[in-house]
Amino acid sequence: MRIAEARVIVTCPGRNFVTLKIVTDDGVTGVGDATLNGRELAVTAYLREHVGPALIGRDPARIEDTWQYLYRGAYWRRGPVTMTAIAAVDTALWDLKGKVAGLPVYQLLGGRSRDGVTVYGHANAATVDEVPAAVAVLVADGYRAVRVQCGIPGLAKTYGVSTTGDRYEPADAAVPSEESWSTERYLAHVPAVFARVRAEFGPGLRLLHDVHHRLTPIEAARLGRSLEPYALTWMEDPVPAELQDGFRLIRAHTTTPIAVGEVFNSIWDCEQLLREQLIDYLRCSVGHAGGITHLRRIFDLAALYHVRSGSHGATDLSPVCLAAALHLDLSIPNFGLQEHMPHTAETDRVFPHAYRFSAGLMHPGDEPGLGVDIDEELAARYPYRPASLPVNRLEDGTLHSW
Ligand code: GCO
Ligand code: MG
Repeated sequence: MRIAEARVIVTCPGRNFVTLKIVTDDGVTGVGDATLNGRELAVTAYLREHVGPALIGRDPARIEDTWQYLYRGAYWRRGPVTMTAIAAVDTALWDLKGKVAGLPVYQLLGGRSRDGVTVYGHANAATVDEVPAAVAVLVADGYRAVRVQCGIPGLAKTYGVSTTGDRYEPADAAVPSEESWSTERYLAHVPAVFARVRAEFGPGLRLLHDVHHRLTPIEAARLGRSLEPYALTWMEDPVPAELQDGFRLIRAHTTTPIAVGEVFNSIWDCEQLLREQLIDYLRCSVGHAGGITHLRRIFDLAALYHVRSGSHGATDLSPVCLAAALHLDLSIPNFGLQEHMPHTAETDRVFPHAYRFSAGLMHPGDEPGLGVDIDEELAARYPYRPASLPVNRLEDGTLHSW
C-alpha cells in the first residue's frame, strides 16, 4: 500500500478549519487536523507546496519514519506552522493504520487506561452575579470540571467572555480587533469570582481559570496565592512561557497548580518546565504539537515529573483533533483533564464523528481509526473567511500579550 494523494481541505462552517486527507492507492483514507487559528493558509500552503508532494509513493504504515522524515527533512525545525503540518500527516496516518487494522486508535496505543476522558467545560459571564448561573448550566449537563472566566469591571471586553451572548470565538475580524487590559483591575477582581463559585458549588466541583499569558511572574505568584482558598485544579498560562526560569518565582510563592503549553509545539518547549517540576499540567495538543506520535513522547516525558496532561481543546481545534486527543487521553497513564468546547452544529455536520459525551466524560468510540471524517461536499459549501485573533493594549495604549 502506498500514499496516492494528500488532499488539503479548507472550510469555514462558522469558523475556519484545515483538514488533511491522505488517500492510499487501495482507496483507504486517513484525516488529520491542520488548523492554526488565524494563520490557516500558512499551514495550507506548507502542506500543499512542500509536504504533500513528498508523501506520494510512501508507505503509510511507517508513521515514525514519516514523522522523522518531515521533521529532520525540512532542516528548519519546530515552529507552529511546520509542527501543525507534521501533526496533520501524523494524525492521518494513525487514522489510516487503525482502519487497516480494524481497530480504534486507542487500541493501537496500548488500550484504554480508564473508562472515559474527564473533560472540562467553559463557564463565561459578564459579571460576578451571572457566574453561578453559567456554572450551573455545565453542572446540569454533567461536567465535573469547569473553567470560569468573568468580565472585569472597567474593561469593555475580556478574554473568554462573549459580548454578544453567543459562544466565545475570539478570531472575529480579518484584521485583528483590539482589546484593552489592566492587570490592576484583573487582580483585584478574580478572587471574588472564585469565592462566589466555591461558596455556591462546594468543594467537589473542579474549578479552573485561564490567565491567558498576561501577568509577570510576581503578579502570577500573587494571583496564585490569592486563589489558594478556592482550591483551583489549575491556573492556566499565568505568564508568557518564553522565559521558563520565571516559573521558579511563581512556584516559590504558591501551591495553586499551573497548566501551560497550548502554544507549545515541541518537546523542547516543555523540557525545562518538566525537568524542574515547575508546572502540574501540560496543555499541548495533538494538532499543534506534532501529532499523536510527538505528543505521546511529550506526555511520557511529563510522566517522569508527575505532570499530567490537560490538552487544549478550544473550538479552533477541529473535531478531527478532538477525536485524536480522546484516543490519546484514554490510553496514556498520566492523563489529567481534557478541554471540551463543543463545536457548532454546522461544524459537527461537516465532521461526522463517533466520539460522545456523557456525564462529564467523553469517549472516542470504537470505530476503526479515529472515528471521524470530513464530508467534503458539505465542507465545500463553506468557503474560507479571513479571521485573525485580537491584539491587546494596556489602558495607555501599550501593546500587551493577548
Ligand atoms: C483555551 C485557549 C483558547 C485560545 C484559542 C486561540 O484555553 O482554550 O486559551 O481560548 O485563546 O485557542 O486560538
Ligand atoms: Mg488557554
